Amino acid sequence: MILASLKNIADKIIANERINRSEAIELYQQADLPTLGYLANLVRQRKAKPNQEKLVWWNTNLHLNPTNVCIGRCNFCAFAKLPNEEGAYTLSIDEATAKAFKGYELGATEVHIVGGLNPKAALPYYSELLKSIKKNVPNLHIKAFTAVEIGFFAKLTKLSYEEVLKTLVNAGLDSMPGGGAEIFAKSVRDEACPDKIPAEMWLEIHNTAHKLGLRSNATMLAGIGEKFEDRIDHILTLREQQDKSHGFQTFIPLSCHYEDTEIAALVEPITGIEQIKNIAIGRLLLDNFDHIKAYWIQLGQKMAQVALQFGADDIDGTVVDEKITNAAGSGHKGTQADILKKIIINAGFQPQERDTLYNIISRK
Ligand code: V47
Repeated sequence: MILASLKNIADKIIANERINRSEAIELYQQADLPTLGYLANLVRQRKAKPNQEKLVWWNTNLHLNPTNVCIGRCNFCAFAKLPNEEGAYTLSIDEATAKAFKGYELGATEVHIVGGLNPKAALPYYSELLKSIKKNVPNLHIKAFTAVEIGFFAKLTKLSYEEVLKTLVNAGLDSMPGGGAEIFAKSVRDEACPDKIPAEMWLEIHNTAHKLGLRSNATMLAGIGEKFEDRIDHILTLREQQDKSHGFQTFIPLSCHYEDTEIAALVEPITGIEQIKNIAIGRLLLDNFDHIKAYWIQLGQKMAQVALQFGADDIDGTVVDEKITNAAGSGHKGTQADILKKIIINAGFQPQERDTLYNIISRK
């Protein structure tokens, strides 16, 4: 039963009309999960191509974090190390290339590369690394660098974002992941990740990437001290950007893990209800995004299955070698394709392997 006060909003969604900020706030605050699930599922099915309504996308990928050395301090990060701290590492070009090659041998079609803000592993290092991967593993799609890293390379080299991106594209960059967005609200960023670029720059870098023809993703990290209105504003900011540049493929609502982090002592942990709400609200607000990802490494396999009933149509990949969320205690290590497919089938959906750009992959 839909609450009477929500009926107008539900009617708008059913009629395929865009909902505004105050309606989104009402929906987030008032709607129960069955209502959100019903509406988000409707939108998800409507977005799918004919006969693909039950399809859930997944991919075969590995994560590669060439360095954990980072001069930024984010209170939710358990991955970053200072240069001389125990456990700090920077891979050589050969070591990093070998990891990409091994992933490819195991079937990966994509390598997801992100690292700490390390002045010793910046634009020259990554240009060399991308060239080396393209030379040795030419069929691997390179999805790399958060906008925060691009901003860092630009600052160090005094090049424009466009020049940095062009340099990386020439070296082999194929697309960009959606990390580093966190929560756009300045008050939250100032507390949680004061050294990260502000929201405007994150958006400008994605805008530049889209203009250059690169596709990218967008994330939101919930559970870092934000109000629920901040989440709504974050998602609406992404919708506005997508209206302008059209290059985002997927929205990925992330949720904070707290082990070994400073933030653990400062905030109430995000709840399962909020995780599911963020998936559904993402699907309902982002009428101009094709896909919503339930990132199982953070949600866990069971919660990711539930998220598929709440608007998500992608659960990401085999994610071999994930380190960032695991450093904060997620405990969900990468998995094998068969297991991933089973998770999707057991949730009542039809698994479909994709490449990074959502082309269907058929394997013999
Ligand atoms: O930017 C950092 C987040 C992001 C923690 O684009 C944390 O396809 C939870 O962006 N708990 C990196 N999250 C991951 C990411 C991503 C993952 C999968 C697919 C794609 C894609 C992008 O992880 C960071 C930050 O927002 N993060 N620390 C933590 N303690």
